[in-house]
Amino acid sequence: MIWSLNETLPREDIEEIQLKNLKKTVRRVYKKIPYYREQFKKLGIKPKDIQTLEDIQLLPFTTKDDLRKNYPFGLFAVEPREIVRYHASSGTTGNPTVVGYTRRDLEDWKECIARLVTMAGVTNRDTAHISFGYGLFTGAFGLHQGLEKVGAGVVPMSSGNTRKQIKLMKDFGATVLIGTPSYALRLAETAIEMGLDPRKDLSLRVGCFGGEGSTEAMRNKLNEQFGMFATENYGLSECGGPGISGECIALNGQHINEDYFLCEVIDPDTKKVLGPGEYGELVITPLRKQALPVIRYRTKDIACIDYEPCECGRTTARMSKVQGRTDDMLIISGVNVFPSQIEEVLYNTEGIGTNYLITIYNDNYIDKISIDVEVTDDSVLESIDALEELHKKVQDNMYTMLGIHPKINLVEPKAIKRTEGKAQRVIDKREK
Ligand code: DLL
Repeated sequence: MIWSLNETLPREDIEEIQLKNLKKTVRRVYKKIPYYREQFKKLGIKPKDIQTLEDIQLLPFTTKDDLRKNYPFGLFAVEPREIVRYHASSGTTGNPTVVGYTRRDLEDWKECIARLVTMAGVTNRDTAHISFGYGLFTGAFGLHQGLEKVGAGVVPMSSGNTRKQIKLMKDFGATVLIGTPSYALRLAETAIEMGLDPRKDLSLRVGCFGGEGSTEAMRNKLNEQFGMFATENYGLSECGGPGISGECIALNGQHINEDYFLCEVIDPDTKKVLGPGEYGELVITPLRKQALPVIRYRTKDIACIDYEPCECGRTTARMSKVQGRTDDMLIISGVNVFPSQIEEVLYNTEGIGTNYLITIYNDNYIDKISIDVEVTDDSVLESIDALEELHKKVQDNMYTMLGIHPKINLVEPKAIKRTEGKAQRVIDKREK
């Protein structure tokens, strides 16, 4: 099912809506936000200079740092009394980035999420178990309100208390699981520890996962373990949270809600806009935001965009899976590698579990990585031959697929600390 006719418009019509809303947004930030007025002045541009969609390239970029410098409300375009909701992203250092929503922003958010869950196959007959943490993080509230709009029964479980999550999913007959893909895998693992068969004892049929990247190998594991159809969706707090894009059942990339978000892909070094199918940094301009209308937000997420209509009937452009971030690329002995690529290799190596931890360290001025990985069967650890064989298999796969020779530490099942929200997969021990 397709939630909105706007998802099926001819490209000219989508672009007409985008241009109209882009012009409005540009006028709005110029009038209401001194920071942007200053930036426009520095570049010698006025809102009237934006006459075509390509003219967006005249506009300044916005970064997380700009939001931090204007903490907490410096980039808001409305009076505090018009804000009805706040969220914030969990900055590990310094100020978090704060986002605000007006009443209409919340309505738009619901609409965007309703489209995404519908395209994943969720209907008003479903019961959706939300295992994202409720709080400042946008994931739980975002999905919650859109699922209600579709008419699904929402279980606002939140994160933590993993065994109870399994019990409630079982007792309530949850058919849809919402959360991070890494936590979903932990839920499967815990269900098995509790003596359940997640395929038979739970009724999950659809997964809507997001908030962190996942590989195809991870999707296969989720499908296999729960007997579900796992989909992924994408978003970020600074542009309003989840709701920017999501996968339909054709799994052809994530459909962008293009009437709400204008996405570009740029070369992160030259800042030149790249064409369809070219990987680069995703830059997003929300087109209808009242409270926090950021312009050309640099996400640091690496993806590409495909504008061909999809077999599902939607005409909206599709973004690829996020391949990594411009800031998480590891350079190991001159080889560029993303943690997601390491994950893909691990998940495709038989005998290796779903949990791993990459440590980057410095050895004699050279960056090196070591990877702790859990074996699925701890009897391997008792036989030197079996251990060596598995060790060699992981090493060989890493070299054949990625051209790297990381140090591999095989550890027993469940030895690596689990997280309940976004997984922490990389520890950087290099001296700064
Ligand atoms: O993670 C919003 C969200 C919540 C999206 C729930 C989807 C579902 P932040 O905490 O601000 O917001 O983190 C945003 O998370 O820039 C990406 O690096 C990463 N991210 C989010 N979804 C995906 C995804 C939410 N599907 C940052 N694939 C983004 C890859 C993702 N990375």
